Amino acid sequence: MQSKIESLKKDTLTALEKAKTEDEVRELEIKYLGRKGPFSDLMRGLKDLSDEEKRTVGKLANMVKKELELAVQQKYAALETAAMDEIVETEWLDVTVPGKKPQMGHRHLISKFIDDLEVIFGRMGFSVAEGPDIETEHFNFDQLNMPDDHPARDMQDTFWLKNLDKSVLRTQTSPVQIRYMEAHNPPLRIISMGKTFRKDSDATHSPMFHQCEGLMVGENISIANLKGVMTAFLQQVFEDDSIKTRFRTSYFPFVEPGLEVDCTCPICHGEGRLPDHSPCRLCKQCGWLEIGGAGMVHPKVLENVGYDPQKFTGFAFGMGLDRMVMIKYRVNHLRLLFENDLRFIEQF
Ligand code: FA5
Repeated sequence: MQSKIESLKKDTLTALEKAKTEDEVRELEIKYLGRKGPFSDLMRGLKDLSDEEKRTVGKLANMVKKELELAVQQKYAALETAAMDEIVETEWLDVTVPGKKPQMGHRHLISKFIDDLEVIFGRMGFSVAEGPDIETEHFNFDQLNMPDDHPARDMQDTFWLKNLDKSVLRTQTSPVQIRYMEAHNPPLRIISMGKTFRKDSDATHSPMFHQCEGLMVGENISIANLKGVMTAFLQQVFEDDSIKTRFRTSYFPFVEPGLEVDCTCPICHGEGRLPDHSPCRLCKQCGWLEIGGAGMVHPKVLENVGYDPQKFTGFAFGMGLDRMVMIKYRVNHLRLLFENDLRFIEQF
C-alpha cells in the first residue's frame, strides 16, 4: 500500500512537471486528487486494513495528498508567474522613447498666394468676389462682348461641356466681372481668384490654371488708376519697391483700349543680366516679365450690365496666378504646382 502511494505521488508530480497550461493542471488535479481519483479510492480502501495499518497508511496518504495539493498550487503560481514574465518581456513600454511627431499638413503654395493677394488688394479697398468654375456661354463670352461668331473666342481653347447646353469650364475669371456688376451698382472695387481651364499644355501652360481678375468701376476712373493699382500690387507681391510697370497695347474684346501688363524682372531688376553679368534666365535677358491682360472696361460691357457708360468708367485686369507664383518662388515648371509631389510642396 505504501509503495502504491509513493508511486502515485511520483506519477502525479511527473505529470504536473510536464503540464504547460492552467487547464492541463486543472485536469491533473481532478484526475489524481478528485473525488473519483486514485487517492479517494485509496482512502475508501483503508477500511479493509488493520487498525495499525489504517493509522500509518492513512497518515502517509494524507501527507502525500497535502503535498500534492501544495504542488498543484505551486504549479498554478509558477504558470502565472511565467505568463506575467512573458508579458513583461514582450509587451513592455519604454516611456523614455521620444514621441512620434504627427505629420502636419499646410496650405498649398497657390492657396497661400491667393491669401496674400487678398491682403494686398484688401489694403487698396478691393473686396473678394466669387464665381462658378462651370460657366454659361452667356457670362464667359456673350456679355463680355464676344458673341457667338466673334473670332476672339478662338483665342481661348475652350472646354465645352457635353451634357450641359451652352456651358463651358470657364476660360477666364472675367465672367465674374459681369456677375458682380449685374448684382451691384458702382462705385465698386473687386478682385476674383480661382481656377480657369483651357486646352493648353506645356512648361508654362496648363489645362487648369489660376487667374486673378480685378475690376474697378466708378466716376472718373482712368488708366492712371489702373497703373497705380498694378504698380503698387506688383511691388508688394514681389516685395520690391523698385519694380516698374509697362503697358503695351493689346486686344481683348471686353476692354478698350486693351493692354498687356509687364513688370521689371524681380531677379535682374530690369537689367537682363545678374550682378555677375551672367544672363538672367527668368526674363530671358529682356528685363521685363508679362503679368497679364488689362484695359478700360468696354462701354458695350458697361451697357450690357445696365451701367451708363457716359457716367461710369472702369478698368479691369486678369493675371495668371501660377506664373506669378513661378516668378516669386523660382519654380521652373508649372506642372510642379499641380502634381502634388510632397518633396516639392513641403519646401514652402
Ligand atoms: C485673359 O484671360 C483675359 N481675361 C485677361 C483680361 C482681364 C484682360 C480683364 C483684360 C481685362 P489671357 O488669355 O492673356 O487673358 O490670360 C491672362 C493670363 O493667364 C496670361 O497672361 C497667363 O499668365 C495666364 N494663362 C493663360 N493661359 C494659361 C495657361 N494655359 N496656363 C497657365 N497660365 C495661363
